Amino acid sequence: MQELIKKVLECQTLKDLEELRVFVLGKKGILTQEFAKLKDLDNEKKKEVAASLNEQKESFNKALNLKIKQLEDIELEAKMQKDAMSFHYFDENVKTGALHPIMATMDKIIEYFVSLNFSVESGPLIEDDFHNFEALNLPITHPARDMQDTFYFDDKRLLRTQTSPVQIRTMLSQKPPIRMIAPGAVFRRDFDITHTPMFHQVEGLVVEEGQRVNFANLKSVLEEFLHYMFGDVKIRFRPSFFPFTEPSAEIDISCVFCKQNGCRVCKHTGWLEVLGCGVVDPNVYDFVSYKNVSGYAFGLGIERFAMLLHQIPDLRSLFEGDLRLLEQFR
Ligand code: 2NM
Repeated sequence: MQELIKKVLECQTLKDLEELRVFVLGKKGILTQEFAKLKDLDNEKKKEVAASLNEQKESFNKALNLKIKQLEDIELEAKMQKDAMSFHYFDENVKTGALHPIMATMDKIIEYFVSLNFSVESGPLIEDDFHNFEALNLPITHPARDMQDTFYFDDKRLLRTQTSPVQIRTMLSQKPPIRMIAPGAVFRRDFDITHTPMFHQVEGLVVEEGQRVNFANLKSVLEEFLHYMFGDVKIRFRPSFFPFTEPSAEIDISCVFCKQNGCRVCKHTGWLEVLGCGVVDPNVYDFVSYKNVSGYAFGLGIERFAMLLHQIPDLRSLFEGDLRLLEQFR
């Protein structure tokens, strides 16, 4: 048996090993033949020899399995060496992808508000009149509905013109406190140098029970946010009007292109409008059955932020898929 085990360990291929197995344990194998002889022995002797044979068989099998595993490993290693691809070869020819500047800007904005514990909510692109207009304090007859050039499918369904319907849906499905942003695509019938029919917004909403949340909270959060996005810029709040907020404001930052020396982008005013915001109008809370709450909301256009961050002069270049633009953002 020692001899046989030595032979097992000397085998160089799985084929040699299989031949050896047949020689020992096959139908006519030497050990098989010994087992066959057991029937001629008397009971006492049979027991003794059988025990010895079983022991030998077990040692042989053990050595065999060990060697099979060893040879299989060697074979696999050899196969991997042979089939291995040289990735070197592609290095210089393959161009890696990158996030589109709109998505990179969106991610940067989301990251900021997530760090302040805002949740990120989303909703359908195809909306209805209630969520897109009515609940935002724009009744059917409100003139602002004509101002919004809306894509209608029929008299019930439309493409959302802003992401605020997500705020309405969130307020309808959750109780205050709410701290949320809604990033996503919106649609308006507008197409010229500064407008594309599809663009992206991030809107935000904070609502708490009682009368704790006010314009001062809005001001501090949005000022911090704009410094995070644009660095050391001047910030000013201008009174404005939105149907869904009262009071409302628009926020300007000092021109990142000319540093207020005067240029075409800021139309020689030295200021760029970047955000709309305000304290949520109580009428909005009636539509979602919120009582005794206070909050603020804001909205911004991501394309505009991307343009200002990367000094991209023409909005349309973000949508043409020209690799020369995209390659600059790798
Ligand atoms: C803006 C500007 C100001 C706004 C208001 C709401 C809601 F649902 F709470 F009423 N959502 N978003 C809002 C307020 C949006 O975008 C320029």
